[in-house]
Amino acid sequence: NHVIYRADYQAPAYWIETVELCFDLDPVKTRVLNRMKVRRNPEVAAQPLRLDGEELNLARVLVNGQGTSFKLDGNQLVLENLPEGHEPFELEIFTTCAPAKNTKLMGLYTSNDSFFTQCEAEGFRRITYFLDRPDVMASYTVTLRADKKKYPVLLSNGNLVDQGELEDGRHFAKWVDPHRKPSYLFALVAGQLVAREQRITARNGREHLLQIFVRPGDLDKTEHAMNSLMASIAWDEARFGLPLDLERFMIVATSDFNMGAMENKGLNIFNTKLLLASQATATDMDFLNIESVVGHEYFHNWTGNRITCRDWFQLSLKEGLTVFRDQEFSMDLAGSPSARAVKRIEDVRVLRTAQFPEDAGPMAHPVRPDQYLEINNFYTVTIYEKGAEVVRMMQTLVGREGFAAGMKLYFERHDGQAVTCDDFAQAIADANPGSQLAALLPQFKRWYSQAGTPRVKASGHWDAATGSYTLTLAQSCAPTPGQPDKDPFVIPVALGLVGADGQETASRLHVLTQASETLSFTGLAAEPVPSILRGFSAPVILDIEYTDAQLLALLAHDSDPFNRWEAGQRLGLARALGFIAQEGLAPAALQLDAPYVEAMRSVLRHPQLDAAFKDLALTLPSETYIAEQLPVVDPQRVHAVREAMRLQLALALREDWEWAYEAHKDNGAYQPDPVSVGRRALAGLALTHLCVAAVHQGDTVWPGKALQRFKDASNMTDRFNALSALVISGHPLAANALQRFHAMFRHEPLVLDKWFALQAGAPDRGGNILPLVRQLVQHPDFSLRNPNRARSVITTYCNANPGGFHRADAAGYVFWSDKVIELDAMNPQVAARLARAMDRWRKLAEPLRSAAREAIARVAARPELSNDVREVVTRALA
Ligand code: DPP
Ligand code: ZN
Repeated sequence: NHVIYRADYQAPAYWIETVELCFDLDPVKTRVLNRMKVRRNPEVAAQPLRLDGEELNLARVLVNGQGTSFKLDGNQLVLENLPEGHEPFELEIFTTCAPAKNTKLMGLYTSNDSFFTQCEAEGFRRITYFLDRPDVMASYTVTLRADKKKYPVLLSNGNLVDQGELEDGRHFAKWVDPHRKPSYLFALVAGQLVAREQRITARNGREHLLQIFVRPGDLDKTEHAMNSLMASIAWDEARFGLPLDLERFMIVATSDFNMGAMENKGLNIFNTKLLLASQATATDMDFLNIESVVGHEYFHNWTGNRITCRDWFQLSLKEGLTVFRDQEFSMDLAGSPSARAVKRIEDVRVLRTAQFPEDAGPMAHPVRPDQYLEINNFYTVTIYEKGAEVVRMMQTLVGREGFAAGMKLYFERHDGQAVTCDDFAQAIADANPGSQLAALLPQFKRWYSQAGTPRVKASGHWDAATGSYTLTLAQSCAPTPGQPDKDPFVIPVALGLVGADGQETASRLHVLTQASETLSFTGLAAEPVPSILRGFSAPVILDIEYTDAQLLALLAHDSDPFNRWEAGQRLGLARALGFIAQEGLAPAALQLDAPYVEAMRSVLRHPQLDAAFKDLALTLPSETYIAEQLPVVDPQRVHAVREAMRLQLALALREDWEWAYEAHKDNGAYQPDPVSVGRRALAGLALTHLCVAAVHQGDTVWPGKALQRFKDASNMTDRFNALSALVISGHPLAANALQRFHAMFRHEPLVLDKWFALQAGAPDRGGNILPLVRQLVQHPDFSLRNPNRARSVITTYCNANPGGFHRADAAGYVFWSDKVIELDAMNPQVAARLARAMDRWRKLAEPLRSAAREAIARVAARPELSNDVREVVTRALA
């Protein structure tokens, strides 16, 4: 229960060379025999061997076959009288554990009568005593024994080398993993599962078996995952020259899982939510998420498994890089420049609505943190998404080819090792001598060491007499916990100048390294509009004062689709902030100005723009994003203003929405390709606006059409969009549709999650959502134990429904504290995620701020909190 510091890293005093594990699987009492070959690390001073273990019953310890003295020190098993010298010795440990009681879902647990494991980051110590740290890499041999009827399928990492019958209806399987690995990549699965199988031949002629294991009823929902896996394998070979290094690659799905998925060597384990899809049960978003997560876990096989992390402070070494790789994979699959831009915009939206607030809040930490109390709290958007942006900036600085060369050098140097973020950056730089990255490497690495989102302030000056334009870029970064002062970052700024006629007069990549720099452009005929940070070339906040005319010009003409979208968002944001600031302005009375409405109309009606882009451009900035721009936030007011703006857009563009709906609603046979996905999204957005307008005008035609669409839809995307349109607009037909939806899908847990989330996230009307959420957690289909279900109601309400959550009577906060406490007793990881819903409490307007503080203090006052929740609430109050 103490803070761990990066600076305290020491190499392990012992190495574990081989591990032979034998499991007698039983839900109540599983017996684990662990035989290791251990030797002293000659480079470290002699000291006792301290093995990690948690919630284990220890029965026996043998050294070279003999009993030995040992002691238990907290969660460690300490062995002092070990053989002298540097020869390996055999250490045998026999323990038992109770998988059915394991509600934390870390280590070995049961779910739907099957066994699963989750070992990252520190779950292996809940299976056996071990040096449970990523720099100890061993060769594993695993024997699983279990009742054959109940557990016909027995899986572990690597290759199946033996299997057979045992007495009493039991059977066994023996697996050998040919690759050395850290303990966090260990996995086993046992249960009644069936597999979709695919044999493939790689470019080099090697054959591989791909298997996706699911419960028997789910086999028809695995085709998309298998296609995604095959596409991932082909992509990694084509783009980075990285082939599949396994004879057999297995994926298994479980419905009880804390994370999205886990990259265990050769045996990935997935949350069903990110694996199972059919057009009847999954939305386009699900299909895209599955593609990217199947890719992500597969790409870890090289970036994470072949080269792993020296310690958990280096987590972004594998996660930032692998997110970058999965983003590139999705973009390459998306194909067209416009579809790539849509993916980029979506990724940036995640960064800005989740990571920027993290960077500005109490849990702010560098991409390579310096300390933690509980490592599970650091699987964050900073480590993942900001880490990916850091890798992306490296690629921007050395070019795509240069980056591929850097990756090649990284593998030449470090394959089979546990390394650091510095090692990665060094390899990319060394492969590109003469690049700006190589020249600026120490300064560039501040992206790893300094937390907080830098701001870049851009100011332009036009000199009509000389036809010259100067642009000053000044960077700064606010203090974050423990880091009062920041040094300047290396910020790649992709920029262009757009003429009044829409012609581009300049385009370049400027690498900002000083606190302030000025760029000059000459020979211009007229004042240009600067388009800065194209493609979101760095994870920074761009402060720039645009006139409406300039933004309208960018929205109409910018050759960079990202900034084109951004111009529209800035127009919408400026209006939202203006309305929020007008004290005394009732949301019902607000009026959107004609130029903005006309600009939105031209985007919607544009003959060349893709539907997917239009959907993004016509969606107002989220409440969370708007709130982040304010020093003091009244979430109710933000909610009311955004709702009112949406209503205005619904009314003012009513005919255009009708056109958009009719023109995009029919898409033939279901395909989750970017074009049809975009068309369905725009049709859905149009239907929502049409229902919102109709409810306001007391008209029933469009809600009636939405209900019909809901009933007739041939895929989940259209069906769910129609249902959402009714729920969001608050039309009375929503109740009927919700009931039907539940009846239709009551045997589909992933669809029920959507049903719960839609209601918990619905726009609040007069405080109606909390009472509804209280009913939902009493619903027979609700379960706090299942992370997906708990998140679908509670996290959605607390995190994704600011208007419903931040109630004047503080009842939302009381609900939050109750649920954090209740969840913490069973699953600290899920509880700690929920706890973070209050990260930004200091920004709240009174009396919400005091009420929020009180609720956090109420949680913090509990004596029996997990480290996970304790760390979050302590930092929140600090
Ligand atoms: N399952 C998590 C991921 O793949 C942790 N490695 O990112
Ligand atoms: Zn990952």
